Amino acid sequence: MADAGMLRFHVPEPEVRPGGTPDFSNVSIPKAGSVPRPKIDVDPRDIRDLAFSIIRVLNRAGEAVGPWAGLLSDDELLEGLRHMMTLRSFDARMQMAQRQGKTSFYMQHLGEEAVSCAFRKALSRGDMNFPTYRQAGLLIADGYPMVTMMNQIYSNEADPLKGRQLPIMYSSKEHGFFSISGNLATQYIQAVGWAMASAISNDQKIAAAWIGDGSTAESDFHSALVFASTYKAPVVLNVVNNQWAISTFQGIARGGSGTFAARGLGFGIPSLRVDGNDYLAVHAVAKWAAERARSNLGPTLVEYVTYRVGAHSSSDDPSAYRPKAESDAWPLGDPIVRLKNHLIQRGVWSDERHAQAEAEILDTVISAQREAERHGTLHAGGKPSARDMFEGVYAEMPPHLRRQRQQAGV
Ligand SMILES: Cc1ncc(C[n+]2csc(CCOP(=O)(O)OP(=O)(O)O)c2C)c(N)n1
Ligand SMILES: [Mg+2]
Repeated sequence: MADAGMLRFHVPEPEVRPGGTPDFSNVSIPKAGSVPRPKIDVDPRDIRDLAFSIIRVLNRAGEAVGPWAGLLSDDELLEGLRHMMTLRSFDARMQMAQRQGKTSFYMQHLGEEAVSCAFRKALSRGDMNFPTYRQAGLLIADGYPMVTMMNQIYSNEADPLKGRQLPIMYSSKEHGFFSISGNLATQYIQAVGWAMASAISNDQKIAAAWIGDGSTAESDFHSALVFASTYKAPVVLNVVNNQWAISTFQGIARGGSGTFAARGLGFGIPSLRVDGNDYLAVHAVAKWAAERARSNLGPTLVEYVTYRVGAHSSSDDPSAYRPKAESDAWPLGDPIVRLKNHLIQRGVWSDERHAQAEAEILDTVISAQREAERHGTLHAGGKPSARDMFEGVYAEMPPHLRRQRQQAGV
């Protein structure tokens, strides 16, 4: 019998709150190597189950197993490890710089380094990412200078964006990193539009859209999927499910579909879930999706299952809404430790070499920081000129702005 009583309103709640014992027993994790690797021209209807599984390559023993393994050489993996370690070290120094008042704001990637670092390696030069604030690994893994990133964070005289963007909102056309917009989900419609334009002009460049679990609640996410599926745009649609959207757990934005990847199924888009803390799996799935886009097979939606170990941003205190030890309980481990163990298992790395690399990387980050600080920090040293805020928008400056510039005396 249907319940004809009073109507009820349902608000999903996370499993545990501060003070409770972290519990991820509801996250079902398939064995590494157990999920098949379909051909890129597979009929999306035949792989609907991939939206409910998790593609994994690295097993508990640190071996790379299954059909998604074997794409990267040891040297490429060593380079990937270095990129992730660099991003972690960069994050730690910049977080500290924020606490020292050298910048107003910072956002870390702790625990999510594999996603952006490995993804970058699946793209080609000229392809365009439309990133959120949590994909600086796209720049690090592409060799973008750390000093330039720091100059942007400090809004100093060498900031390529001249203090006009929030710290960490980088932009580099040459490195396929579209200017970050603080308005989340706009990345999706922009990436799909850019991909359509690329196809219309018979180019070979593909686009990658980025969004977090929480931001998939935005209408832009859905509009983008309509356009991407209808016009078979050459785009990879990335959803980074790091379990949290500031203090809101992922169950709020996910809706009833069970997973974020499953949201793509209603649009007929091939949708895959991947272990976001497994560098090899992220790279293999990204490569698969990029090949589909480049072969005119249309969009792919990829959900990276990961965990945001750090605070949302330097303005956030997660102890107010989740148990402190929750990140230790996260069942997919740490991306750096997992790749390190794999390389040790392959006989090309060791604990000693790892410790040495850590020290070398820290030195490199510190000397980049020294160089950036010579150009100034938030409250000290060189600053962009106030004149800069009038530049770079209009080809010809409208009279009211010219007047304001004169009034400012710059
Ligand atoms: C359109 C829009 N709404 C709200 C915000 C404020 N905001 C900034 S970050 C954030 C949480 C986003 O969470 P998620 O999409 O899961 O990304 P994550 O930070 O976890 O990487 C919110 C609500 C925003 N920047 N843009
Ligand atoms: Mg999130």
